[in-house]
Amino acid sequence: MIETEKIIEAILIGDDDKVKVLTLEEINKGERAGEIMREGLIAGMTKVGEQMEAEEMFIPEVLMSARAMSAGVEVLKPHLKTEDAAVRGKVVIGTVEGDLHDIGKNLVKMLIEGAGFEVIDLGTNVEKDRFIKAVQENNADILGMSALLTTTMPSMQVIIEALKKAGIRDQVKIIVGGAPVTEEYAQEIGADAYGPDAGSAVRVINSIL
Ligand code: B12
Repeated sequence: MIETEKIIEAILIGDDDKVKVLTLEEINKGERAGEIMREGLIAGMTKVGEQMEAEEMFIPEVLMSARAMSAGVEVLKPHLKTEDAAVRGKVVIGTVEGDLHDIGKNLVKMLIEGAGFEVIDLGTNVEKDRFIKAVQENNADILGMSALLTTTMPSMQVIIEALKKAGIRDQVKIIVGGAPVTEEYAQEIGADAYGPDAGSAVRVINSIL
């Protein structure tokens, strides 16, 4: 059984060394990487979010927790590769303008790469012209956009409209995600797909290509 409480606690106190050690212990015990990710690392970040909302944790501590989670992700990385390399293509991905959250986007990137796609990661705070340029220059099959703030979500629609204006909307499939994003929102703004988490992102991309 995964020692979830210990991992969650280590994330809450932002102890990256401890998260690394605990994650490695679970792997050595034979636990599945995806489950360690969900029940340990993501559960830990969810708790961080709750405490942030309740103003029991503040930005510097949240950053330490984020770093601790990333340390665990690094350990899991080689174990998360899926065997599903049936469909290949180019994916441009980034977090939209005004938004610095990248933990979820990086997880999505990792799994997409693991599934055999080439990923061009534009990073965070990516403004619309950079998305458009990257789609054009790379002749991308998929554009993935991430937003974690309700205030930055509308940028996704702005980018889709800009792609239409540039005449390249139909050349690329668009998938959106991030905690506040929903299936309904994805439809409303004219995206092709929505992925609630990193695992489903790979499935959805395979299905829309
Ligand atoms: C860590 C964190 C931070 C860190 C980010 C560090 C980093 N490098 O990313 C820091 C401290 C910088 C930060 C800053 C802020 N944050 Co913050 N943050 C969080 C927190 C606690 C966790 C986010 C996270 O990493 N989750 C773990 C990952 C694995 O999950 P995920 O991001 O949702 O990603 C998964 C899915 O959504 C999906 N997905 C994500 N992207 C994509 C893309 C595609 C294409 C697909 C298919 C799927 C997909 O797959 C991922 C993996 O399964 C959340 C709370 C929460 N529980 O969400 C608040 C939260 C998002 N932040 C919040 C706020 C308010 C802020 C600040 C405005 C705070 C402030 N007052 O300054 C700033 C904004 C900074 C900015 N301009 O972006 C609010 C947003 C509220 C809202 N409704 O808009 C939240 C919800 C906290 C809260 N409850 O109040 N934050």
